[in-house]
Amino acid sequence: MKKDTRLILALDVTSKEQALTLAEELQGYFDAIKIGYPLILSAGLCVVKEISAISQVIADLKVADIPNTNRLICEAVLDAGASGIIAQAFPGKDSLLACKESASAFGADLFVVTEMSHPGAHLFMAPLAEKMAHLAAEVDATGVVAPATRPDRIRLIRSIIGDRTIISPGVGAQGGSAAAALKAGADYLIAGRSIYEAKRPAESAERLLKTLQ
Ligand code: 3DU
Repeated sequence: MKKDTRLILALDVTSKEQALTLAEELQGYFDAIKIGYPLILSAGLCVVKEISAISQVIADLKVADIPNTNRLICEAVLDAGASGIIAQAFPGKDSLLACKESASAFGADLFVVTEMSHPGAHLFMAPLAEKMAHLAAEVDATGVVAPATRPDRIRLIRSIIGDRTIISPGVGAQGGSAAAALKAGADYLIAGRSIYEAKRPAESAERLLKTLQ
């Protein structure tokens, strides 16, 4: 993934037309566009190909199944044009390795969720986040997903994964600070609602970009 603006757009709209319009309008502000269940289930898998023609696409399917099913899910979305996938660590090493093998076969990136950015992540994910980060390194993932809402956790996860990539959701609508997340060690920030729900999305993206300079 290119590292120019260090921003990733979470495009969680449910209309294909709106998604394509936003992708075109905002492509200069973002190094990649992350799409997941909301858009893919609404618009169909073909939307991956259409957005891929505009920007690199990270498929946020938080893949979390047995190895064979993980492989089938990853292959479907990578074949559709995604250049990166996001998977959960908790199903274990064999499941994650299946994602890694699929990603490698397509020359794509694999990002592993460590701790999520919402308050509920405290219950099950936070106590295991370090183990999940170790597992991400063990399977040679490209990087991890770590919470911009808790920069101290980014710092800790960075100390485990070395120079692997950290992509960090939670800025804007979830209250995380972009500058604090970058300072703590995030490589890329993921922003969704604060951009695509704004009256003028490009201006909102511009403002976010300025907070990083
Ligand atoms: O809160 P936002 O609207 O800026 O969107 C954040 C995006 O990142 C959204 O697609 C969500 O599904 C994803 N995400 C998290 O918010 C937290 C995680 O730990 C992982 C992914």
